[in-house]
Amino acid sequence: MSAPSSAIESTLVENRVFPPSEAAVKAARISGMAAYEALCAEAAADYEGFWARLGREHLQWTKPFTQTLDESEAPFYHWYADGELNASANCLDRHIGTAVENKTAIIFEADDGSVTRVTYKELLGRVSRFANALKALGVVKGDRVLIYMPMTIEGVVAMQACARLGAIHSVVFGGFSAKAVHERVIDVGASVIITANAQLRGGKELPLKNIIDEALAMGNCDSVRNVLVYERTKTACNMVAGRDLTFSQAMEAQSDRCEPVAVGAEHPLFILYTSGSTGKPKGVQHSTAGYLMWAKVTMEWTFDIQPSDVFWCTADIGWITGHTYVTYGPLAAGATQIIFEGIPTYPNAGRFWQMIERHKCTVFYTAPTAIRSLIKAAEADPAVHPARSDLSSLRILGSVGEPINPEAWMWYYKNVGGERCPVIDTFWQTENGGHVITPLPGATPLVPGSCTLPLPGIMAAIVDETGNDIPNGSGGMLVIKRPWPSMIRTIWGDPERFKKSYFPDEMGGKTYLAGDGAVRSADRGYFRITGRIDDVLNVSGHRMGTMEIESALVAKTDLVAEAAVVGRPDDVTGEAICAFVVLKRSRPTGEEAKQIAKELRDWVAKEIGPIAKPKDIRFGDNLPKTRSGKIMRRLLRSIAKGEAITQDTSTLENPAILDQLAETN
Ligand code: 6R9
Repeated sequence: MSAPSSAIESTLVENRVFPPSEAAVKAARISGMAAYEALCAEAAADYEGFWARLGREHLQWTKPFTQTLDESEAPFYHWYADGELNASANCLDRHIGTAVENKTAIIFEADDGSVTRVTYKELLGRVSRFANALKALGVVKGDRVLIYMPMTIEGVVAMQACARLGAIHSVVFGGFSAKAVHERVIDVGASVIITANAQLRGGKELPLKNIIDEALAMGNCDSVRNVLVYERTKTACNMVAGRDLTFSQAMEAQSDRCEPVAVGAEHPLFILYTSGSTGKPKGVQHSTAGYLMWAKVTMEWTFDIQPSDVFWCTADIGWITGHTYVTYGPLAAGATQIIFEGIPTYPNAGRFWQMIERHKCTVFYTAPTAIRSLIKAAEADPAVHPARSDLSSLRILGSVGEPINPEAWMWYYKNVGGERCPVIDTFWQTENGGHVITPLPGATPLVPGSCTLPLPGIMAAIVDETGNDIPNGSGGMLVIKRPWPSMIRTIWGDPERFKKSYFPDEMGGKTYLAGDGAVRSADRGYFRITGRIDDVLNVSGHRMGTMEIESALVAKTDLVAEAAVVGRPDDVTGEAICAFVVLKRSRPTGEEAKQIAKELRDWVAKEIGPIAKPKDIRFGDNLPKTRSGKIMRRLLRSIAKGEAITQDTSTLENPAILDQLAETN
């Protein structure tokens, strides 16, 4: 990277621009803006031809496709529909007999620092063996398998094994509660659950299997025939005879060869639940071919992945980032990747930097919330500052999950990347399958806080409510105007909700509505994401629906009469959850209020998971409502931020509650 063209520290108007160095341009796969523009022009000139080329070049087909895009059932789009392939074969078998065969696929660093390596060939053997174990339990193409696993090689093996059989996996993040697991088991109709006895995080052993037992005891889980338990530690866990098997029992007699099952291009590869603006989480369904093609292409374009790279995406496999940039993308691209079991602050907050040095990581991909918390830690304790580690192996830095504020961007760029490595701010969503708006390391001049430009083929735009383009410089809604191969196919079991959530009639019913606000810069047309325009919060890069948390709170029927949840800005987590609660008894104050607030937080952790615990809980005799009875959320957002109220409050029944609601517990 060359020096910034302007060193103005202002973050209101971002004037700093960091063009790629000449060497980076020369070395990169997409070399310079002209190469980027040529790809965009190719897509503009022959949209289907562009995607057909990528589909043919990046995937191995057992039956080649002849039709690229079928729009006859829009917005249910079909890509490469008459082609057949297997996702696991495209991640593993394709490398056998090539230079990649004996290359390290995964460097696994456990919580305690111990390191295990597996080659591509070994990984294929493990995946095949596990697939045979699933097969022996009667798992066939189209069955749903729920995965509730810690970050381990086995988590990836479980996902790949499902893909090998054409079984549809649904991974539930290990931080979700038994209740959340229960809902997903039922919604997805899982026949097998794959879990571990325990997970290790920050030196602690946390039981996991007991949460599955608790979920299954909640009833209506007759679809579940078996539970497979990976013995992460030696600690015994409850095993139900006839239903539960350990990994070693299940794999004992299995061969390490398993023929991959060819599936249609549109066969669902997985279902991943994410929060929407209404109560129930949505089961986002992805395809096999379109999804996998983009996972591989974006590894090569966005991260410019090369044979010698050591890639590290810190996301958990329970999130989309872990699906695309841990389980599928790096393997399809034949890369060596690091998988980390633990947490960034154990045994100290220098863990990430020490691991980059230890494994000579070259491409590092993490979330702004992690960066911000590590900035704080480094400022408090120089011993965990990135300067203490040798980070010279790094060549590209990535960011994902939420907007990265320019201060965090600059710190990451200077202190982690040594002003040498581009910071690639990738914007995308669970529904997108892979990156959609992002800089390219050997082409795009970077502007801190901006995800810059859409990838070639992604027709992103900013529009008003009726779908009309908004000029650069003004804010609007982010949309993608044409279907693309890695997009969501439907919401599992709820096609109507799919149409309603993403393809509003007001915009013609064919434009993908992202749910984020955005603005393009007047000079470069760069995109900056301004945050969700619906009732979805982004806490530490995790999507949470306000309605989901509200429903959890009011489900505590002995205590809570009414609840409203809003987000407020937070220095570390991006947004923080703020709940306004009316109790069925009189409004508590002082110690009692603190006590009840704790009780409610623990309740939400049980209902959804610890990530959904409200940071602030405020009690009122009432909530501010309009005459028609609608909660005035904008007012609540101002109160949550601690702002002076400028809105008209004359319609409020009881204006005194505003003072009550301003008190935190
Ligand atoms: C990949 C992932 C999606 C939501 C999305 C947006 C926010 C993600 C971002 C970003 C600004 C970025 N988001 N990346 N906002 N800049 N680079 O995170 O998927 O969990 O579905 O979240 O996250 O608000 O709509 P998901």
